[in-house]
Parts: sequence; structure tokens; C-alpha cells
Amino acid sequence: MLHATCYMKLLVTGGAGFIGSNFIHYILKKYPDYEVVNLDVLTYAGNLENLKDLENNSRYRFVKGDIADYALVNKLAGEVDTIVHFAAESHVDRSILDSKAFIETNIVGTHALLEAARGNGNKRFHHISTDEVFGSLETGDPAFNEKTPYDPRSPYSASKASSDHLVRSYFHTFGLPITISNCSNNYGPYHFPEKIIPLFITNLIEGKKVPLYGNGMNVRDWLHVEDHCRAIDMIIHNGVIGDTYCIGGNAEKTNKEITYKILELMGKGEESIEFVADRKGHDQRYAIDFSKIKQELGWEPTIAFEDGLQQTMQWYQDNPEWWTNIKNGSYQEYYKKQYGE
Ligand code: NAD
Ligand code: TDX
Repeated sequence: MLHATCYMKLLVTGGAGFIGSNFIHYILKKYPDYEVVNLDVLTYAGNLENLKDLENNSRYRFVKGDIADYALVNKLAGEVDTIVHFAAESHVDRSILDSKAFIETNIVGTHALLEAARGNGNKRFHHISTDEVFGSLETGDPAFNEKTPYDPRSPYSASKASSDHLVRSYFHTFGLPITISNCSNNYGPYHFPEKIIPLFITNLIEGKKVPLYGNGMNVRDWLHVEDHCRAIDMIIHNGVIGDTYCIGGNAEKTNKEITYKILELMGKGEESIEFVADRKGHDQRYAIDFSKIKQELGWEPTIAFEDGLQQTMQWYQDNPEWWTNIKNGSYQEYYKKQYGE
């Protein structure tokens, strides 16, 4: 297997969110000499509590700012050698209610970062994307792979698809050294409790019901966030420039299955389920064929879904302050005083 021996200074965007904060922890722990600049504007989804243990780490710096601020990102791109781009509006339901921020961050913000990478001598650029850009599968359809045509169906996935196209265009047009990864649904620690797994776990701890959309038969493929971070690590070090990698968990589950597993782990019965109106345009099924990254980079998921879900439930039980502060809205007060609104 290939190993990195080089030094890297990374600009991580969206590092105060779920996957970005897990990635920063992962990288600083694995590479004792690497440095990380975390650029995050701290939307509702950004929480510096996720990175509290790094506050005094000399290899870590936080910058509060918007990825769509062309001057700021141009300056920051000049200070690093690699950009790993997580920042996004990430919640499908919010994109259905109001999609403006999705266009500004996911499309315009990505464009600003690409310009910054290009304007600073073509910096290495890795773009984090999603399986949702490929559309929706029916039962029995083959899983998405790197050659699947794009067919986004929500404002969120359309904005991510647009950003993927922009990133690829900078490779073809300007020779920007890019890679893209399209990953399935992540779960694990620091997952914002608006997404199904952390919402359902925390609701049940609070003694509330869990809102299952439609008939609960929509299928998602689940990957533990740590496995995702390891895949990104492999791609930024050993990925082929210009290439896309599909990342999946080999764990397709209906939402009903997920719900019953969580209920079982938490000793609750099906009376805790509340069937609610379906999501508009609800994609039926996502599934990922990850054979390319397996064959080329030797990556495959290592955390079995049942183990990962159990660990995740335990994490939420052990860290009630983290999610109750989010649910009661007090989580950003301290950081707003420190960094401004
Ligand atoms: P998240 O919503 O938890 O975090 C997003 C972070 O980006 C937040 O810290 C937020 O403050 C920051 N941000 C938003 N707009 C910004 C802006 N304009 N400037 C600077 N920072 C900004 O998201 P996540 O679940 O960690 O997802 C990270 C990335 O991974 C996204 O690009 C998402 O599309 C992709 N992805 C997520 C999943 C998943 O299951 N969560 C799966 C596949 C791909
Ligand atoms: O309360 C709920 N009840 C419910 O039944 C919520 C929040 C969701 N659902 C269903 C909708 C989906 O079929 O659960 C499934 C998962 O929903 P989310 O957790 O909102 O995730 P999803 O829409 O699949 O998107 C996630 O994975 C791909 C991330 O939020 C995206 O950022 C990523 O690109």
C-alpha cells in the first residue's frame, strides 16, 4: 500500500461541521507534522464545540469566514498547499424550504475556492460530494458508479451536481489538480441532530417520537464517518488527478430498518414511531459501487453498520450536552461572542 511521506498544510473548508470536524481530528492525529487551517462561516450547522480539544493545538487554526468571499479565500489559498472542500449547505429538507443559501455556498462558494486555487499556482483541490447527484434508484437497479450520468432531483443535489461540474471544468480548462469523491450517507459522532440517525437517537433519549417520512421504505447506503475520512486521506495522497471516486458503505437499509434498529438498541417499541408526510420529491434509493477506490487505492469500509450504529448511539448518550445545546439553540452563543455574528 502507498504511504504519504510528505508534509501538508491543508485548508479545510466547513471544518466545524459533521464530516469536516471528524476529518480534522483524523488528519491531525494521523500525521504529527501536518497543519490545518479551518475556514468555516459557522452557519447553524457549524459548531466549534466539535473541535474544542484543538483550541490550543499549534498545528490548527480557525478562520471564521465565508467560502464565497473571493478575497479571503484567495489569501488563504496562498498559505496552504492543498484544499479539502467540505463546506456546504447539506440538508435536503432545508433546500426544499429555501434553496438560496444552497446556490450561494455550494455553487458560488465552490467557484470562489476554485478561482483561489487557480490564482495561487494551481493548488491541489479535493472536492467532497455526494451520491445524491446521480439521482434515484429503484429496487434492483445497479448501484451508482463513477460513470453514472448525473440526474439530481432536489435543490441540494442540483447545487452539489453543479459544483462537481465546476470542479471538473477547472481540471479540463485550467489543469487544476483536482479530485472528487461522491459518498453515500455518513453517520457517527458530531452528526447534527436534524439528520435521521442523530435526530432519532436524541428524540428517543428525550422520550419523544421519531418522525418517519412516507412509508419508511426509502433506501440509503450508510458509511461510518471515520471510514469516509480514511477514503479522503487516501485520495488526497494517492488519488489520480482529474479522477472521481465513489465511496460507499455496503450497507443499504430502508429508513424503517434503521428506525427499528435504533428502537431496539434503545429499548423502545414501535409506538415511538410517528409516520409523517413524505419529503417532496423523495429519492427512493441510493447505492454505491465502490470497486474503483477498492481496486486502485485499497480502500473499503471497515466499520460494520451494526457496530458503528451502537457506538454512535453510545456517543450521543455520553455527550448529552453537545446535542441538548444544539436542540435548545444555545450552542453558538459562546462562539458568537468570540468571533462575532
Ligand atoms: P454539515 O452541514 O454538518 O457542515 C457544513 C459546514 O459547512 C458547517 O460547519 C457550516 O458552518 C459550513 N459552511 C456552510 N456554508 C459555509 C460558507 N458559505 N462558508 C464557510 N463555511 C460554510 O455538513 P456535513 O454533513 O459535514 O457535509 C460535509 C460535506 O460532505 C458537504 O459538502 C456534503 O455535501 C458532503 N456529504 C455529506 C454526506 C452526509 O451524509 N453528511 C454524505 C456525502 C457527502
Ligand atoms: O426526520 C426524518 N425522517 C425521515 O424519514 C429525516 C430527517 C429523514 N428521513 C428520511 C429521509 C431520507 O430518506 O431518512 C433518510 C435520510 O434523510 P437525511 O438524514 O435527511 O439524509 P439524506 O437526505 O439521505 O442526505 C444525507 O446524505 C447525503 C445528507 O444530509 C446529505 O448531505 C448527503 O449528501
